[in-house]
Amino acid sequence: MTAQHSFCRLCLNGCALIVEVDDNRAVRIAGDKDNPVYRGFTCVKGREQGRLLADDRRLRTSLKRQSDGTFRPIPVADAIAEIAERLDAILSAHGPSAIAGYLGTFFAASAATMPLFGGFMEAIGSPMAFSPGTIDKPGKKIAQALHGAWGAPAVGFDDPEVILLLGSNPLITFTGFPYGNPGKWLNDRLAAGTKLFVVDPRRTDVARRAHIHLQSRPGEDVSIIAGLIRIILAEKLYDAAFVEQYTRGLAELTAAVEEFTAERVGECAGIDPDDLRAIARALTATRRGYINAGTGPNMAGRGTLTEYLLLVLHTLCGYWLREGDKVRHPGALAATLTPRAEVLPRTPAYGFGIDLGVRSLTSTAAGLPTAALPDLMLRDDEPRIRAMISCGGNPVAAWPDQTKTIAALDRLELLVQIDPWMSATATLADYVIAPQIWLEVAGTSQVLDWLTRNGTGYGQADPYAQYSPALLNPPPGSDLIEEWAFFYELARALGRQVRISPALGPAMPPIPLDMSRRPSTDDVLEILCRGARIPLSDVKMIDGGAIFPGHPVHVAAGHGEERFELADRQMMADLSGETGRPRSGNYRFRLLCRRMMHVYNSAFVGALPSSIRPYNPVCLHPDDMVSLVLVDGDVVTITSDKGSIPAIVAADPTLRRGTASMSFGFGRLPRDDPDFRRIGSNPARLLSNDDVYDSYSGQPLMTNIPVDIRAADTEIFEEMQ
Ligand SMILES: Nc1nc2c(c(=O)[nH]1)N[C@H]1C(S)=C(S)[C@@H](COP(=O)(O)OP(=O)(O)OC[C@H]3O[C@@H](n4cnc5c(=O)[nH]c(N)nc54)[C@H](O)[C@@H]3O)O[C@H]1N2
Ligand SMILES: Nc1nc2c(c(=O)[nH]1)N[C@H]1C(S)=C(S)[C@@H](COP(=O)(O)OP(=O)(O)OC[C@H]3O[C@@H](n4cnc5c(=O)[nH]c(N)nc54)[C@H](O)[C@@H]3O)O[C@H]1N2
Ligand code: SF4
Ligand SMILES: [Mo]
Repeated sequence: MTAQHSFCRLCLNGCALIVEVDDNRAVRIAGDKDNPVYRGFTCVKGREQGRLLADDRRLRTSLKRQSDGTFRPIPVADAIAEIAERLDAILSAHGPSAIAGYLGTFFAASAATMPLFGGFMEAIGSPMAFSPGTIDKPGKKIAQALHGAWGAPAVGFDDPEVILLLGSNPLITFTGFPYGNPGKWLNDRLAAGTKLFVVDPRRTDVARRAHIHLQSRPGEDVSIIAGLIRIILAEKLYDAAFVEQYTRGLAELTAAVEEFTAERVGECAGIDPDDLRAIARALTATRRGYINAGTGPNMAGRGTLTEYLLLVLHTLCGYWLREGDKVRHPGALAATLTPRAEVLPRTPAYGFGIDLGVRSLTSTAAGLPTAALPDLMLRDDEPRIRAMISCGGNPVAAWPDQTKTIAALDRLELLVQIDPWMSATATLADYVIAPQIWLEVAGTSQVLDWLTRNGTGYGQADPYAQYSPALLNPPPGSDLIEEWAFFYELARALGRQVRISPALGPAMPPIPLDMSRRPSTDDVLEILCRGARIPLSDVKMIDGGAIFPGHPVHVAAGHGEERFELADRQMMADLSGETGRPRSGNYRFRLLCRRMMHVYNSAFVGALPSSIRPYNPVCLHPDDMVSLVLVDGDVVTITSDKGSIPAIVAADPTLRRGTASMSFGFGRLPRDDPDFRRIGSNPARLLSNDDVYDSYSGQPLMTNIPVDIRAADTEIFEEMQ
């Protein structure tokens, strides 16, 4: 038995691990207590991964659908040859835009997957590359393009003195706090005097620790933020010198927020106006702060406007690094940052690139709208998607409007799903490719650099990096392929050249891979880290990962003339309008999104330890349960405008009355509904992708869904079983 250092690939937190390997099995996995960032932290998923890797249900070979609908194992080399042949036919008949690629949440599990996915899509000439980013928080990127981007980092996770979180629960989801040990990080910040404010209809794990928790009505974040801005402008609390030098539109903004008085906002959002004033004053008492909105506000139908107003608030508070400030994270396995104190030249936000011909949706700063994909598959005119390669995601579980998604996937000429498990999407695929994953794969933490640089609300505080060799061989008798190698081999079978960008681009030109001989994973990782601030060889020398301070980087003076836009005309028009807001109809409840520690979206559902309940309950306030005459464990039907699902009730006194809350990713196909006690059920069936949506990203309403909840005629469900 040997104990070795590695790191976890099961979610973006990237925890440092000590893994005990015995006979090619990870028999014990624990956090690395000596690690400076993770300080021993792991979660149940990470510790259980040895069992998950060895689980009988994990696919050991790729599968091909037969004409009778059943699946048979196929050698992966044969699967690639057949897929290439079918793609070639689609390419010659309909062109590259008929082929979509979808890279889901597990894009980050192996460091080389995302670059090779991008390299493959480029090699076949298809612009139709999609990700869950546009059904998550796409408003962040679009709003940044509308407001303007700063040439240096934000203060962010560098010892903030004030934190405002809206609908984000970092103690469970690892978003909104820096990657690492979220509980210890929060304790340290609070002990240092940091003020924490949380806006959430639910008293979440993090809300319990807040100085003020606004337990607001869902869907009211726009009013709340506009209310904060109004107080800050009226009381002249903003960073006046910064605003004077770097922004435009202050007068228009002042006029646009005029109607959002603290009293009026308090009434709409169901909060105390004095709390709003206290938060506005605390936010502006320092310029070391950050604000992060999670999925809650972003899924409430007006994500772009919400994020735009938050950036305006951020700029008014002056939370950007200035000339001379030290940059705490100038890159680790990425090229060194060269920060300047200036607003960068504009980049397009939306309305450019491809016009999808679906609900006026186009390319956006956050990528192509994934919510349009089912429509692109179901339409008869061009562009029509005829084939999709889906890797590390689960459209059937995750795309809004499950019924439409299933119809769309059924119509494809070719669906390839790369998945270690027979996920709901895999059951509809023509080929299921079984990947070699996690501790079986050599990896770097480069994706954490990427998230730090490209994500807002995601990232590391310090330039931490880690390398791990593969610790395990694939299970005996298996025929698996790493995701990156699948894309490489598929491009090769199609006679295409793949290029990848080193050090996260764009400082160096993309490097063409040798297509005559497949490089090793370590060769690819070396290329990806060429030109990085910290050489991969230095990172490899430290077993277990470390913070690499390197040469200090300071923000240089800026010379640009560009200014932040405080009052984008379209955003100001949306502020007074109703677009993106649901109609309440006769529904008594609003269904909220929520996440749980022991699963990752739809991943690990069904593979949970037996001590954990296998389904996703619908949580209700105990007083609401009394008025519905329900008790814990009762079976209900949840109904929206779009459909109904069965669910099991659980009391949750942390909810605001009139709201219900439920995780997604559970359940499988509609035909599996009778099994809801064992697999849960899927709220995606309650969503529509073309009724209420953010008009820029196309992101549908995915929280604050008007629903009704009634005791189910359980006999019907029992009979179905
Ligand atoms: N353990 C674990 N971690 C995960 C995941 C997982 O499944 N499990 N999923 C990962 C993914 S893909 C993502 S995107 C992140 C998401 O990370 P978070 O954004 O932190 O996700 P949630 O925990 O769902 O928190 C959303 C919160 O928004 C609140 N909310 C709902 N509607 C509204 C609203 O209208 N306004 C406001 N202010 N709040 C609202 C909900 O009550 C809930 O507490 O987590 C990631 N991390
Ligand atoms: N109703 C509702 N819908 C939502 C959300 C919500 O809150 N409510 N959240 C949205 C958000 S924020 C997101 S990010 C999307 C997520 O959308 P997706 O990324 O499409 O869905 P996931 O459930 O994360 O898919 C994970 C898949 O990866 C597989 N997998 C696990 N490990 C690996 C691996 O190492 N390699 C590969 N290749 N595959 C692996 C799992 O078996 C699973 O099938 O869903 C969105 N949809
Ligand atoms: S939080 Fe859990 S799943 Fe995420 S990296 Fe850490 S151990 Fe793995
Ligand atoms: Mo997400």
